Amino acid sequence: MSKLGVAILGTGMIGAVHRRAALLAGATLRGVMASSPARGQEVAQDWGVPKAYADLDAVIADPQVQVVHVCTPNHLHRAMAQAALEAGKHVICEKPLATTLEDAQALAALAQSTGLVATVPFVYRYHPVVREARARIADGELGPLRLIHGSYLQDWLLDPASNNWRVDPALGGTSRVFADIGSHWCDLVEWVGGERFAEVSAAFETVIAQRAVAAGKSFATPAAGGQTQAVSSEDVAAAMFKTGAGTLATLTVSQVSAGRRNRLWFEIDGAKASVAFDQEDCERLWIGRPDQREEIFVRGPGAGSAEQRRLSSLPAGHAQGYAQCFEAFVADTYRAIAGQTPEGLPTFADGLRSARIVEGVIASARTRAWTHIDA
Ligand code: SOE
Repeated sequence: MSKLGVAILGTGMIGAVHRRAALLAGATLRGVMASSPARGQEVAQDWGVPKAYADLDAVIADPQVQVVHVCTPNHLHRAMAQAALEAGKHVICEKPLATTLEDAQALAALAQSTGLVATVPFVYRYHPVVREARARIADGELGPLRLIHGSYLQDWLLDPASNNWRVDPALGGTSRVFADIGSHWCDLVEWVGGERFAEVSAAFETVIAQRAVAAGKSFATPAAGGQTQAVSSEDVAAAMFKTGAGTLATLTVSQVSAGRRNRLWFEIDGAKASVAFDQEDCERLWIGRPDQREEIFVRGPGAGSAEQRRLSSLPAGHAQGYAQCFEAFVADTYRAIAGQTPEGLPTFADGLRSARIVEGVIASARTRAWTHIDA
């Protein structure tokens, strides 16, 4: 097959992650589009890419582009992903797929009707030991599920001098911490555990009410002059879920927990055994059993489930992490474009599922009532 031609829209931290993964998966980077033409030129030169597109029309008119990576702030996802799909291009769109349920529904329906490959980077599915946990649950090793619990904690917005487009509901969407990272936890736990959340009771808090005016960069950068602005999106959230099978789940989410940088942690407890995963210690899976029979499963290509071994691209002891997850996700997306059906590839249908959960969580936090989540 000839090399896939790729365009990357959005050149912040995550755009650069997509770029590396695309190159490693064998694609050719045809061009980039940034927040301004000047920034686009700068990045194109930096990355050694032939084109800096002036606008979206130029991207979709480029016949050398077969795949569009949408890595912009959330409010732009709908228009960009839609234009690319309508132009017959495959799409990888960052999460959350859209800032409203209606937009996510429209994108998922469009992707399905075109038959193009449309994926969303719920990349934590690509940790090999996460695949091991999923395989063991599917094989019945845990027995019926009894309890699901965990948290996703970060600290990059602990300092009131920190700000970012994600904090602004007009750019990031109504929910911040839940849609940004709680969405990953829910996707992961539903996918690993095999049970879907059917209802939720949630609460949000904005613990830092004023932040320095955002300086417009991708991540926390204090603006000059000391001006502050009021914040309305949540810094922390707590949610209780019930799955369709009746299992209780609890989740705590925060972007203001000192010392927790990207700590996605979950435990799934079954009648016979439990599994626990920590994203910051992602080479090991804890398997708990009664009578002191617990086990630590170590990532590597030599043992474990087929998917664990497939995604172990390095020998045991040669640490893999977030970057390899992203690379495997992008490589699997390109495999799907080539007609294969890689296991566990998160698509726009999963992006829509996530939007339904986020909508339920927002509604519950507003009404303080248990809220149904559509299947
Ligand atoms: C910032 O909170 C962020 O980069 C998220 O946007 C990502 O989805 C998550 O994987 C890591 O943290």
